[in-house]
Order: sequence, then structure tokens, then C-alpha cells
Amino acid sequence: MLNSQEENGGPYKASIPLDQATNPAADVLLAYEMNGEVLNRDHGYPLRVIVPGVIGARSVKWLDRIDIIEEESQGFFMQKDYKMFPPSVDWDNIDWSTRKPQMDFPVQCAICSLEDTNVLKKGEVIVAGYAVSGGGRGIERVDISVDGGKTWLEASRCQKSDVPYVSCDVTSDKWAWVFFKAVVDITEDSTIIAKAVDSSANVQPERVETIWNLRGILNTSWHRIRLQIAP
Ligand SMILES: Nc1nc2c(c(=O)[nH]1)N[C@H]1C(S)=C(S)[C@@H](COP(=O)(O)O)O[C@H]1N2
Ligand SMILES: [Mo]
Repeated sequence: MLNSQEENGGPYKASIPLDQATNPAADVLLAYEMNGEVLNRDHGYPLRVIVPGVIGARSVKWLDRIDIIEEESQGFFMQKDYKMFPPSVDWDNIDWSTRKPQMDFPVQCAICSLEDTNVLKKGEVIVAGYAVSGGGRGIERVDISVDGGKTWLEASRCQKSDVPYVSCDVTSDKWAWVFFKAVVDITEDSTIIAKAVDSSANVQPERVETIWNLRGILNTSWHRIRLQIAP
């Protein structure tokens, strides 16, 4: 049957354990609004699932049906896509059944205020972005380096973008993005780095090479921005 499989645009499936779906502390939602507005089409109008702390692939959009089943979903994106394999596994020897579907996501952060192509004047530069961790592990800290990782300073953190960073309550919502910000002084071409630490003391890995996996998922290595300073 053409196009009936989910990887070809057929109905999308995912499952989570019943325990999690029904545990009030897991905060799993069926959402019809986002930020006080009706959910838009791309985010799943009229109704979608939100499974906080879990990779996006398990939060089914344009929800049609919920089944209570004995085994995890056998859908394509549960069984043959979002799984992490060790470095020795390639497309010739992969056995999808040997690994579980990815659920919680690891700690990560991204710098959003700067881009690689930026050419700036000498002086103060704002390094700001977001950090988040999975599994209900909040963000403990975001470290910033302006010398390629030799020395670090701690960014300030905030969860509501309209609250000034200085007065922000740092006991953060464990599911949501945490915004970070640091003001640094840049005098020469520099590599700016951000790395986050979560409440379980997990830290982002330095380089993608050390966490390479066949499917290319969960690349949470340090976010680096190369800045040029105008002569
Ligand atoms: N019905 C349906 N739901 C889906 C998907 C999809 O292709 N179809 N993609 C999933 C994946 S892989 C992700 S990352 C999230 C993205 O949600 P967003 O567009 O609101 O960020 O939706 C998930 N839910
Ligand atoms: Mo995704």
C-alpha cells in the first residue's frame, strides 16, 4: 500500500509506559494551546501529546487515537529510527532489535545570540541562549568560555524572558528551557563555547567524535561559535 507506512507519510505512532502517562508528576499533557494561543498547524493542531523531558519524537502531533497496549509501539520511529547505537555499529551490521527506543534526552544548550559568520567590533559581546535537560533533570549551571575552553565563567540563568536575569529565580522548572546570558569582553578573534550541567551533574561532551552514532542523534557536544573581530 503506497504511502500507508508512517515513514512514507502514513499515521505517526509512538508509545510511552502507562506508568509515565498516568503519573501526575510526569506532567504528560494533551495540549490544545501553546503560550495562551490555539496550537498552530505545524505544532499539531487541534491536539497533540507533550511528553516532557523525552525526545520530541514521542510527542505525537495531530492526535487521532490513544491505545492502551501491552507492548511498546512497533511503529517505525519507535523501532527503526530514534535509537542510539555504539560506534561499532554501521548500516551493514545494524540489528535494530538490540536497542531500546530513545526516551529521555541528555543535557544540552545552544548559543542563539551569535553566529559563526559574525564580524564584530572589539568590546562587550552578549552570549545568550537556552539550556535544557531530559528526564526532569533541571539545569544546574551553564559555563561560557571565550578562549576555546581553557577558562570558563558561569552565565546567569532565567526562565521567563521578560524577567531581568539578575533578579531571576534560579530554582528552575525541571522540564522547560532555561535561558542563559553572559556579557564578555572580546578583543581578538575568538571561539565562544557554552556547555550546560544538569541537576544530576551530567555535562555535555567536548566533541561530537566521542559520541558519534550511526543515526546521528543526540549530538550534544559543546556549542562553539567562531567570532571575528573587525581590524
Ligand atoms: N503526527 C506526528 N507527530 C509527530 C511527528 C510526526 O512526524 N508526525 N514528528 C515527531 C518529532 S520527530 C518531533 S521532534 C516533534 C516535533 O514537534 P514540534 O514540531 O512541535 O517541534 O513532533 C513529533 N510528533
Ligand atoms: Mo524529531
